[in-house]
Amino acid sequence: MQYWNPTYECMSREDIRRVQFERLVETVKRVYHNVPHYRNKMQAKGIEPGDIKSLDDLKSLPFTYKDDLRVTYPFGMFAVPLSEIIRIHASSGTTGKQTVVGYTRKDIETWSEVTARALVCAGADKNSIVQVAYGYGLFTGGLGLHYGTEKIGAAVIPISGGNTKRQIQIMKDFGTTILACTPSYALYIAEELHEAGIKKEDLKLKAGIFGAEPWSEQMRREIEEQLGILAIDIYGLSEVIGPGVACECKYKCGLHINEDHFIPEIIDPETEEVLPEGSVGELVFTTITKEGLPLIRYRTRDISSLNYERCECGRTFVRMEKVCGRTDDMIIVRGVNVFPSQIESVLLELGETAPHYQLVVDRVGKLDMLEVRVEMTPQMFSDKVKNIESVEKRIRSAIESTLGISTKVTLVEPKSIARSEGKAKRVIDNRKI
Ligand code: DLL
Repeated sequence: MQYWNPTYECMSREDIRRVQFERLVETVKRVYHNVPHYRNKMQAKGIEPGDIKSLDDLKSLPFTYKDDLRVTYPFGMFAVPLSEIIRIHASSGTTGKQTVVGYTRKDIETWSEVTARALVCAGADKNSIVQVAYGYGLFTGGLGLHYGTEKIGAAVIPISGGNTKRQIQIMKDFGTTILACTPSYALYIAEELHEAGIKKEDLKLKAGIFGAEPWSEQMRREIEEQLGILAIDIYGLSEVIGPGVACECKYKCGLHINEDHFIPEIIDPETEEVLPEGSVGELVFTTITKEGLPLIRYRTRDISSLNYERCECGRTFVRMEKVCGRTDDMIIVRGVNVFPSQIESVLLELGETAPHYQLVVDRVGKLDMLEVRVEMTPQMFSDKVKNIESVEKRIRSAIESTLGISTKVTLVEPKSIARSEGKAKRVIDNRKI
């Protein structure tokens, strides 16, 4: 199976724009009439639904921020009565109240459709056995991939995250062909497989569908090599729908955004201006089919760019570049913007250490200090101090020449950095700013 739904996934740009315009008009009407918060925001800008006369008029609509969801907590942004909502998820976030997301029956159908498309991108069909090791619960990862798997008629193993030994046992005994989890958890599973003496040849794994956190190309290579699979990137966020907003195809050159459901824009996060095609900036999404929680120009804080060139796979949907980080994950060290994924690239490119790392930021006096803690491989651990120091030195100078910042590099014992079964915590910021 090459595509799940070629009618949409391969439609001409003209048709995509037509479908988007029709759906946008409906969405704007719906939020204006059903969500007082949106009506107020639109009235404050002097806009009415009738003003949306072309797709370009999207630009005139107000943005939606995470804060809008917080001030209307829990259900204030829902555009349907609660009797129409059949599922509620919530995104934990690191600060403040959770953001709450409600789905109608049609929304669940849409969500299953987009994750089905993603699974087919990974090569799944009805013979596949998909081990969903994303967390089940309020987090959207588990149930999102679960419904997509059932939709295509493959067998889903709803194991959720954690209990890695059992993951491995089941993977081997049930003949899992597709693994769905965070990339950091995939690496952890690979490590445990190695320890259990199970070779990739002993498994039936063919592909992995990894997302929910940024991961570098180098990390992809590491996972592909260790598990002997095709590793593709899936993107999404709870507010917009969950996993399945976009997904890579087997060519791995950007993630196809499901444009019949979500309209992307790239803006300058400071000025909020829409940037020209190809520019790097903050991703903004407008949902155009959602009923429960439609969102207009939602500021994701994720950094990416859009590529409208045709992809070799035949899908015509625009591709977003792999997300390199979030504006709020970015650490500013002595004025230099650093994303953890950039450090990850340098570390894995050098390939001298284990692929497990953590960044610790401190303020010493008036100066920001960034410490890169990275695990030694078991062989290095028994090595001479002099050799360890020389690896630290090489990493330090590679980071300095790539990112232009000086860091303290500390090689730590194997397995001393906490493994994650969900989203990895890469940064510890001890600065009290
Ligand atoms: O992480 C949904 C998801 C589940 C996506 C499973 C993919 C797979 P949230 O918990 O609301 O939803 O977190 C959303 O995670 O704004 C990004 O910052 C980050 N994120 C999600 N996917 C990717 C990815 C889910 N492929 C936030 N690459 C988003 C980089 C990602 N970051």
